[in-house]
Amino acid sequence: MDFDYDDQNIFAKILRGEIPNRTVYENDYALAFEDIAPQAPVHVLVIPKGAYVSLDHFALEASADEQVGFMQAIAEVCKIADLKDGFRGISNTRAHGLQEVPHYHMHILGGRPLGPILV
Ligand code: DGP
Repeated sequence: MDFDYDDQNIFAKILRGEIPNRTVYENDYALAFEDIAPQAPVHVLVIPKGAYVSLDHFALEASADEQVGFMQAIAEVCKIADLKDGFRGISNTRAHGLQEVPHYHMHILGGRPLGPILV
């Protein structure tokens, strides 16, 4: 499968500093920031700094350092946001997953009991 990355997507602009964000955590490989339209008391987006369009693109082509750095960023967000009672990680992917922004991102949702996932 071809993964064509559009470097004009909104998260690419956030990574380049062209659009402001409310950063929660950052390391060499990932940036975590508050979602602009939060669906829960905690709603953070974790994105890789590399140009990956989706979870499967990232899993197939990102280096081990990038993948570890990304997972470490998620773990740090969970600590910073005090998600010890639990949370949900969601990665909407392409058309069937209703992905709006074509730069891989993991939604981290928590801060209250969440409802069932609706399909
Ligand atoms: P989705 O691609 O459907 O998984 O969701 C994209 C999410 O990105 C959605 O929850 C809203 C959020 N979002 C869109 N534009 C911006 C933005 O400019 N800043 C921030 N912080 N979040 C954004």
